[in-house]
Amino acid sequence: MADHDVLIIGAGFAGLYQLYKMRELGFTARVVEAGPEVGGTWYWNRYPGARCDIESIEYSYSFDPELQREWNWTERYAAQPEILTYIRHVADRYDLRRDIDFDTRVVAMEFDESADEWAVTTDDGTRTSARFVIAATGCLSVPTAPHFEGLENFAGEVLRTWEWPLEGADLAGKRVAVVGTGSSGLQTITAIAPTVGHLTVFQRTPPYAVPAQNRPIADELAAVKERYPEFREVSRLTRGGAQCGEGLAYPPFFPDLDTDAANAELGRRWEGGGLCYQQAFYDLLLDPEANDLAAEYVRARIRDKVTDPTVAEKLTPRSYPIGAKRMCVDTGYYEVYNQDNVTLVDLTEEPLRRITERGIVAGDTEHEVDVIVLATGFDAMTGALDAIDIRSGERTLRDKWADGPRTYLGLMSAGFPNLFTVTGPQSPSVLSNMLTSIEYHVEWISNALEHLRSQGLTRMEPDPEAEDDWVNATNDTADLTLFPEAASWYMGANVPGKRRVFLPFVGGVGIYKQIGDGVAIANYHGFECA
Ligand code: NA7
Repeated sequence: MADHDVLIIGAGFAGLYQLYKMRELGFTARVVEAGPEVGGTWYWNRYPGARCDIESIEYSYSFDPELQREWNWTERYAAQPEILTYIRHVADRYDLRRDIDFDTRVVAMEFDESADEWAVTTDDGTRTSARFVIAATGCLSVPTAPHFEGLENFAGEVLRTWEWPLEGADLAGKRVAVVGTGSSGLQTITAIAPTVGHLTVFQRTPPYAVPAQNRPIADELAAVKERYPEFREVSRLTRGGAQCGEGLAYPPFFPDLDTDAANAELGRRWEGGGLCYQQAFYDLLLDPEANDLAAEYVRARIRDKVTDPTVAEKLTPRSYPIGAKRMCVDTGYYEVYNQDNVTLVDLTEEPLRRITERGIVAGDTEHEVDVIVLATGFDAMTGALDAIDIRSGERTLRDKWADGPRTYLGLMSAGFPNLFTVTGPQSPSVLSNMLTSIEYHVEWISNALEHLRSQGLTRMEPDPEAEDDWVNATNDTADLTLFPEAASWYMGANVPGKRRVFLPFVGGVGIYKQIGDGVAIANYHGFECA
């Protein structure tokens, strides 16, 4: 008899809801969390300016009508402290902490064929067993932490956005370098620019950033609360798991618009703010011409905002389609480069050679700084699972996924029974509002476990053929899009040696839900249950 019915790895948004559901259904469940606190991503990524790029009205749990009625978000895009406060509130409200082991990391797990259960080892050497393991390990939870020659010799302070000091960092008046211009770098840069002495930004690839148009949302939230359950239903059927203010309406098809109408639509989206810019045209990530126009619109805005044309050009993305790498949502990012105390170093012209005691050498120039901030990104979607030695029979999951992840519905992998992943690779995951996708997966998995229990079954895994079909379908649909044209973390391209495969399911949240619901209704079609 296993120690627990279910062991959940991670106490972020996914793990907490999974624990709640398990209790509700009467399963015994334990959560193992590497950090000292709940929150996952939102616990670790506490750098200055950290903020969600999905609207708070949508980036929140929907499972409890009272919770969503009572909680009041203050801003359209919530800042990290507010999100962490919310997650802590949820943990307390449902008394979840008593089933969580904090400061504990799962390092290995092995499936016991004779008992249909997992033996799980944690970093304190403890072994525990569970019939099912649910990996709620997050999609951006393992930093890539690239090697910079000489970093260990740097005499100043090195800060990392993904593990910012709990007590904060006093950067006022200091000479600060930021390496990396994805969302983390861009938010950090914008937040610290007003107070640092000098800021030097080391940029390898410029992002496309659209304005957040962040604002207080009391009235908007009150209006949505009048019809929150229906509102959530609609979000679950959309492509991205969020509505962009337009419900289920399709964006216009690019060929149906003349140039003026297309530009007007881009302008409307730009003024609206946020990632919904990508929804300007239904085919923005399918049709290169549509994409070019949307990209050119952003390029023109960069030229408008940045006074020095040479700097503006360096900040202008040209090497990949807009949206094919995760776009950034900004609040005054480009304007930072109009400050006298800000220097932009384009690493494509002046490669980062090494770090010295005094600073960073790029090209032939040594940039002397007091603090280096690394904002260099994550081993996305597979990193956290790769970090655990997951074994079943003769195989490890790491080996099985060496040429790219192989899953059925992004939920399970053949040969690794009773192991579920929440928002795993080959599900909509990072292409969607994570909260919509997390809730769907948690509920799907919970229903599956209930189904097994009601049938007196103890084991579930994908049929290898169903898995092959799903892998092919996810790869083929991704290949129809412009996504593979960018060297992005969606493709695993930011991790040396990682196989370049498009990781999420590109078909959208609504379609994915129809497939997932259909599979469950058809008696878990494509899964072998025993
Ligand atoms: P990202 O988006 O992966 O950004 C990482 C940035 O760091 C990006 O600009 C990288 O350039 C740069 N980078 C990575 N390695 C290096 C090296 N070795 N030298 C110089 N520059 C480097 O991670 P974030 O943490 O900003 O955001 C992750 C997600 O969190 C984000 O998309 C939101 O969903 C929230 P590159 O583009 O690879 O040339």
